[in-house]
Amino acid sequence: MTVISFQEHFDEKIDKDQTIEPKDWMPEDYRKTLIRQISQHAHSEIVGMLPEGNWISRAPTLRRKAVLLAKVQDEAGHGLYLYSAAETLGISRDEMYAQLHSGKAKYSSIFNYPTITWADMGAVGWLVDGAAIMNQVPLCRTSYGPYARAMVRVCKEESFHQRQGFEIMLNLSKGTEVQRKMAQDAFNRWWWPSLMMFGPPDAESPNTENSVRWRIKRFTNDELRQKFVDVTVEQAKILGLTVPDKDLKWNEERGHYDFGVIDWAEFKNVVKGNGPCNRQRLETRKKAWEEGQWVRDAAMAHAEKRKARKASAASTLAEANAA
Ligand code: BYC
Repeated sequence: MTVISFQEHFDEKIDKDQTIEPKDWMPEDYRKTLIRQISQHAHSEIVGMLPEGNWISRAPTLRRKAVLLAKVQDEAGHGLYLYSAAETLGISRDEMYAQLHSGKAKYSSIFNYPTITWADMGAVGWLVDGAAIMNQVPLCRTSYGPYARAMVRVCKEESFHQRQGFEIMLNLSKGTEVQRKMAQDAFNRWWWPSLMMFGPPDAESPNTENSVRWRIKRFTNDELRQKFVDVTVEQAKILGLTVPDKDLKWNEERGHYDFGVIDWAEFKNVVKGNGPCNRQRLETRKKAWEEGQWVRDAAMAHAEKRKARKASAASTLAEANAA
């Protein structure tokens, strides 16, 4: 019988595309990378509810309100699946919340931009959820089982989100001149931040090499960004909107669109906490957490009461059996 080390067994599973499960041995750096990525992803879903939540009370029709409400609720659900997946790696939900509320944890840069018109609901759905799908579909095959399984459901819901955003943009772009201008303005403001969502260029991405080797990431940041540009430029043509990039050009040789230079200084500034809405997002999130304390207390009291009732019923039964 050949005896192999834990490391060899782990490597073999990765090479064979088998999932790593919570009770399997895993290198400490693999565990840390996953906690980092999954918790950041969960925080992004939770903070990501805020820019759209802002428009629930002002949606133009009852149908739009119901759809937007469902979308924002889905995002809360995504956050919860992801926190649960991260918990299987040995971090508690309270620790993750504390990291978010103290400003130590990162969440996606995109949610630090304001949603100032109704067209922003279209642009967020179309572009932000579109970018999210591009990034997250490959994560359905990520090497860590609980993360991969959570992503399957997340992606189904994200694709509904993307379509509702595209539909808003389609209606506006085929509407009055004012509506068309509103759609173009939202596109102009969300295009570049959406490209930044994929993370820094590969040459400046400290985590990509290991994550690709461990099959956490199936594609690099630049590969996914390029796929997103190629798909979205075609969709903009259907909408009759202009991509706000004068350097955008189809490159016959590469079979891809070439696009302009991303303002990475802006990205770094937003990630550092200095974007247009960073402070507001964190304060709103902390306020919601503090004001929700009574709900958590009530849920705990209810759970304790049920536990006590069950224990007393079990002891009555045991006494009856003994008699
Ligand atoms: N914003 O080495 P890199 C959603 C950080 S939610 C802020 O390339 P990695 C949705 C990165 O964390 C969208 N920070 O990192 C919700 C790292 O810092 P640390 C969220 C960013 O992890 C509601 C440093 O930069 N999606 O879809 O290999 C409504 C160097 O980067 C960003 C996910 O989280 C950013 N954009 O690659 C609608 C998907 N980019 O941690 C939609 C899962 C990078 O070393 N996550 N940084 O201090 C991933 O796929 C990867 O984590 C990333 C980054 C591609 C985002």
